Amino acid sequence: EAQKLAKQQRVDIAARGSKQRDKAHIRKTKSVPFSYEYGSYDLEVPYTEIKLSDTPGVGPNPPFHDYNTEGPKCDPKEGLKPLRLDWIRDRGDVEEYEGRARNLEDDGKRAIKRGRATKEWRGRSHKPMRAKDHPITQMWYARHGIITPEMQYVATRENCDVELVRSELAAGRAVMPCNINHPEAEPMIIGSKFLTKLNANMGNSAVTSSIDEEVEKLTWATKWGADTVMDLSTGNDIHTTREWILRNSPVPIGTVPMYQALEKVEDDASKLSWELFRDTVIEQCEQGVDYMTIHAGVLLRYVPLTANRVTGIVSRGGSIMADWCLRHHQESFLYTHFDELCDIFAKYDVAFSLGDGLRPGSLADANDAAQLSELMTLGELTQRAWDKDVQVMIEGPGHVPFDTVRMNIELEKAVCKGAPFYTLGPLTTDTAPGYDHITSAIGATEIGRYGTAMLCYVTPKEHLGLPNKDDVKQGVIAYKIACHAADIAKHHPHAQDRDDAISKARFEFRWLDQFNLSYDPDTAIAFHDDTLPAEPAKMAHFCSMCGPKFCSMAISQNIRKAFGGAAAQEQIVKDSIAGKIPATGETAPAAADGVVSANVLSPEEIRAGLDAMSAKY
Ligand code: IRN
Ligand code: FE2
Repeated sequence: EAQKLAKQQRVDIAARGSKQRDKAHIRKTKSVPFSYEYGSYDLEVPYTEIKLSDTPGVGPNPPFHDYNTEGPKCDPKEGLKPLRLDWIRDRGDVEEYEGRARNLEDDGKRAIKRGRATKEWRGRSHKPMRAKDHPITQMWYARHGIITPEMQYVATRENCDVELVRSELAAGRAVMPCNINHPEAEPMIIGSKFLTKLNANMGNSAVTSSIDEEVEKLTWATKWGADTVMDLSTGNDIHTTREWILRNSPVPIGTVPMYQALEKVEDDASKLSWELFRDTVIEQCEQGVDYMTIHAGVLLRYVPLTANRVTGIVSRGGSIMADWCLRHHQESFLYTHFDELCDIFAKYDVAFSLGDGLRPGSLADANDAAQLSELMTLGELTQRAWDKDVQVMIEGPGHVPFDTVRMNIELEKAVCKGAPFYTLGPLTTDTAPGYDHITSAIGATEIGRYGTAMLCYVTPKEHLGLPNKDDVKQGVIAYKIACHAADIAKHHPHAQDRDDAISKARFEFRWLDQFNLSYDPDTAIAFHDDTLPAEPAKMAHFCSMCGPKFCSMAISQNIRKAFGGAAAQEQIVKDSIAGKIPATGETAPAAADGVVSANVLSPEEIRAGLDAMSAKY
């Protein structure tokens, strides 16, 4: 029965698809001229336009403009145009070289043979690039006072001053993951002064899913609003899968290179070595991975701190490193070779996502010695990366009780000197498998509110299985909500505009505008049509929840029509107090006077009350 129900639900969500959304959310670009000492360009900065209808009897409503993550349309077998290629080459500080890229043709053919791909991937037309003689990271440019086209692009997207972008990058409080070998990606920024971002994880495992499906999931996730995507593939054909994803991705791609390193030693962690890991990292740098999770804070001496935990080490990368350290009686090579890693990342502009390999996997383990010790080490590593002009963000928990969520971001800010925090939820209870997009979006909103820069989505399948397309959508929408609620709470400029637009549409019974302004128009329209499918219902001044007679919004509108605006309504109140109008029916004016005046606070009284409250809190 449960299986049948789950299947039916999946069909329902799938049936909703994205038809209405695709009709209403139109990707457009704004042309921004930019020039600096290395070149002049017209930056085509994307945004989403949502057209709105007129308010009857009043006039037109301006179209709504939103941040766009979707990327231009392209044939998945061809890939996207390399948007940044000229910007990168014109700076004159990089060189093309042979690289160690595999023979993609052979890889592609092997993938087809295994039934994981339908078409051969032709690969990128140019060779990999790397820095010639100084770091080519956006942090390096920012610290040298250079405003790059990437920074201007981001400032236009975020609707902010380009100097804010430069100074936050220079200070390490924001990162732009933008590997020079992923020129297809549209520059974006992660930092607490900017819009809160969301990451969607995907990737095949040994058990399920083909390359085509992975590319489709990528397109699907960015359509609904994923700002970055992590490819966590662990099965066969990791390299080829990633090549397809990178060449089709308009958003930065992150990976955990340890997963591929482990695949290379046939899943035997004891055979891992720094050399093998380094080569894997370089391979991924050359391919264009924009940021990499490196679990360099899992030190040998922290591993015993997890021995008495309820759920041990739940991070895949963390557990692999812990296993290696204990087997070899050695400090983690990620820690001992960290400076070398920095030098590699500086050559390609790959950002660190310092992994939380000891994050708590249950409320019982939250905020324990293992988690916090690792955080201290991440603070040390942040400074070491910054010393080499390499961009850094810090990964965070996990499972955390709601009342200690805030403490986690405050601690991170203090220990890691304001480096952007990037958290996995956190889940605020362990009790709801099947609904962990919700248990975690609650924690994500709270941690985002206090400045976490990027939220890693959790799908309904968390703890249960590999997410499919519908799970990806559910996860992304849940996290759009969390990011947006956090932005509003942070008083981010204009964050509330969309809420105001949708509320106005709702009050004016502009049903289509209400659907189209929502994150998931197809679900909104499907739910509405469930009870009132007829076309005229899209103009009706009620829905099936209250019916035509009890719609509070319709009644409110009628009140305005019958009694006029605020001034006219106030006059009626004054008149009834003065006894000119009996308040209701037969009630004597004197009684109405007592009741009305006792319940109305003067503006001064309200002000005094608010002042008293703000003094208290
Ligand atoms: C984000 C914050 N903390 C962990 N994450 C993500 O979890 C990380 O970026 C990666 O995508 C995923 C799995 O990481 P582990 O399990 O290898 O640590
Ligand atoms: Fe978990």
